[in-house]
This record gives sequence, C-alpha cells and structure tokens, in this order.
Amino acid sequence: MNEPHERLGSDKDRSRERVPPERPMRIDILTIFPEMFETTLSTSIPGRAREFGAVEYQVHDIRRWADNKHRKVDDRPFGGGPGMVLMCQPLMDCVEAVEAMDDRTATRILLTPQGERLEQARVNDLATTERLLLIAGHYEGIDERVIDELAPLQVSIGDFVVSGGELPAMLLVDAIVRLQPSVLGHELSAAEDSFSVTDESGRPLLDCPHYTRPRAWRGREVPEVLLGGDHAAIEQWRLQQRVDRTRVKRPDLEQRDP
Ligand code: 9D3
Repeated sequence: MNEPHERLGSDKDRSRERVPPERPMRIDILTIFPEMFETTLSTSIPGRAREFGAVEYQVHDIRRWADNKHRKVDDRPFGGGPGMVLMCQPLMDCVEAVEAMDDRTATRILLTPQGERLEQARVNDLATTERLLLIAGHYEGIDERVIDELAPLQVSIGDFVVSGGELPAMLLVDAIVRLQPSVLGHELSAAEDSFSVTDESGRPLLDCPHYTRPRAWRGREVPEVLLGGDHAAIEQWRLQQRVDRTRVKRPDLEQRDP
C-alpha cells in the first residue's frame, strides 16, 4: 500500500486516479485590470486545474509598483499621437518583484498585436514549462525599451483587434492549463480535439460532427452508420468527415507544413 513506487505513481496511474502533480505549474499575470481575471481563473477548466493542484495563478496589479502617489503607470507618447504609453519603471519593477517570488525561471510572454500568431504547437510547447509570466498591455503601446530589456516571447491571438491584452492572456492560460495532466475529466478529449487529430501526413484535421438523442429532429435524421454499432465503420466515417470538412472549411490546413 505504501510502497514508494505506488506512492509516486506512474503517469498511467495519474491519468486514472487523478493524482495531483508534484508541483503546480505557476502562472503569474501582470495587468492593470486584475479583476478581469477573477471569474475566468476560478471557473470551468482553469478553475478545476487550480483546485486540482495542477496550476497556481497569481494576478498582479502593475499599479502597485508605480513609484508615485497617484499610481500613474502611463504617459503621453514622445512624438505625439493618440493614446497613452505604459512606462518602463512600473512594469520592470513589477516583473523583477514577481520573478523573485519563486525560484523557477519564468518564461516571459507579452500579449501584443505585434506578436507571433498563436498556434497549437506553441501552446503544446508552453504547456510543458514550469513557470509562465504573462504581461497584458492595455494601451496604444508599451515603451519599447522595456520590451527590449525583458526580451519576452511576443504572442498575438490572431489578426483582429481587441482592446487589451487581458482577454488574450486568459485565452492563452485556458489553452495551456487544459493540457496539464489529469485536468480534463476524459484524458482522450484533448487528444481527439480539432488540431490534435491529424491525417496520415501529420496535418491537423477538424473535428467530425456529433449527434445525440432524438434520432430524428425537425425531419433531420442522425447518420445511419452511427446507430448501427459497427465501431470500425463508425471510426472510418468519422475520419472521412474530418477529412471532407477540413477540405471544405479550412483548405489552408491541408496546404501547410505538417
Ligand atoms: C493601429 C494600432 N493598434 C495595433 C493593432 C493599436 C492597438 C490596438 C489594440 C494596440 C493594442 C491593442 C490591444 N490589443 C492587445 O493588446 C492584444 C491583441 C490584439 O488586439 N489582437 C490579437 N492579439 C492580441 S494580444 C494583445
């Protein structure tokens, strides 16, 4: 019962018995709107991951590191123009203080429209790191010199504009923590997602359609093959659906390097 090999548990044991990991992944988030993160990080998969001990979040208000009594962290841009620019000092002091709160080296990530577009391969890679420090801007920009100094990985969530880096940061956290071992109830769910199932060349395929009761709804029938119980035929049909849908909806996925 208490043999060392049983207490430690293999990875296989972890997925079945949902044993928490040795040390939670640590995610620090730096923002001027810490309250935006409260419900997201305590609900659904990100909340379960925290309760389960797979991850620890700490949200830090950059304003706390302002060196003036007005808590001012931004200023007007040199050269003129609209909007405000996040100053170097509060952000640098915040990063240094937060990084000193843990002995692990943090992978620094700045959420910015100028970043590399986020893809599953990058998410998978980040999910294996033990500590992340996310910086969410909410400005026309951040003083370029502090970006040069921090040399963060720069990540965009896509070619559209949102009003700040906070929602992109939450989206990145969600994508990462759902990959932590034992976080999803069904280990297979993550493995069977769109972008995890690939064709024979390793290119990602979209998901297949899903159906539940009733068998007929408003004159629409569930595909016959799903009702027959021939599991090989069902798997073949699902794969064909994935291939066909990918070709029609996302021809770009077929073209890219596996
Ligand atoms: C024309 C100048 N705009 C750049 C596209 C200014 C600007 C708009 C929006 C500067 C910052 C923002 C706030 N957005 C983010 O911080 C952000 C973001 C985004 O807007 N789209 C996709 N990914 C991201 S990650 C951070």
